Amino acid sequence: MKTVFKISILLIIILFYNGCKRDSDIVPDKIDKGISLKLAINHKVDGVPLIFDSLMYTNDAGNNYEVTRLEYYISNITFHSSTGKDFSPKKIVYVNAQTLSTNNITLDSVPEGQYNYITLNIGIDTAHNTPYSLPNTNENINMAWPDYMGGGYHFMKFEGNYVYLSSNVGFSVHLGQNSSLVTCIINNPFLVSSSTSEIKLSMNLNEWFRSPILYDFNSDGNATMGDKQARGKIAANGINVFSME
Ligand SMILES: [Cu+2]
Repeated sequence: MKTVFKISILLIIILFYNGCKRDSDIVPDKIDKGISLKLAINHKVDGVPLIFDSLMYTNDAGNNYEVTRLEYYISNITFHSSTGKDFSPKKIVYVNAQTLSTNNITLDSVPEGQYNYITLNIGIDTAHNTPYSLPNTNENINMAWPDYMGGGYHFMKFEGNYVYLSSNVGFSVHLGQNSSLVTCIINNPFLVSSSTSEIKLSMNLNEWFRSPILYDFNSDGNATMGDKQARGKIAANGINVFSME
């Protein structure tokens, strides 16, 4: 008799407890919807703001060069949290350094908190790097990677001219194909609070030619599109191209 009584009390407590839990679900505390912020990208060459069509830059191999085109995709942006869940918006963003409206990426619902670092890809992940998977905008059509070369999209078109034996020679650093997907690590702790409106990222073009593999147009090639080995070197160097300002 005593045991039955004890069990009854226990059941009443459990029911009451669950009842409370449900009530608190119906009237939740303030829901954290996160904040909207702008990822603002600028382009530099070792600290000097990028000016197009100006033969004023030199990479570590000594190639004196100018830039005539810079277009690429960013995907898989992830803010790595030190306090909660990582923030990873599913976005594939087209950036053209000469079209400033494409240099600001709006991110919605970013949870407030402390983050350790950012990772992102330059290019398009394997699942989406297939012919015509992106909307048929002019930008996306122009970035297509030819079907006969494997299809999908260019990850980057970085073009210009460099000086070779005192004349100007064109270069085209084109990345594409899943093997040249670039992983960037931006190793910089940052806080996202209700007053955060912008995070500034800077791409240093000389990093594409710097490390871990010194890239020289004269010995490594000035056109990477049909050269898997050259693409591999450029893609590996992409790990450090972005930094936070
Ligand atoms: Cu190409």
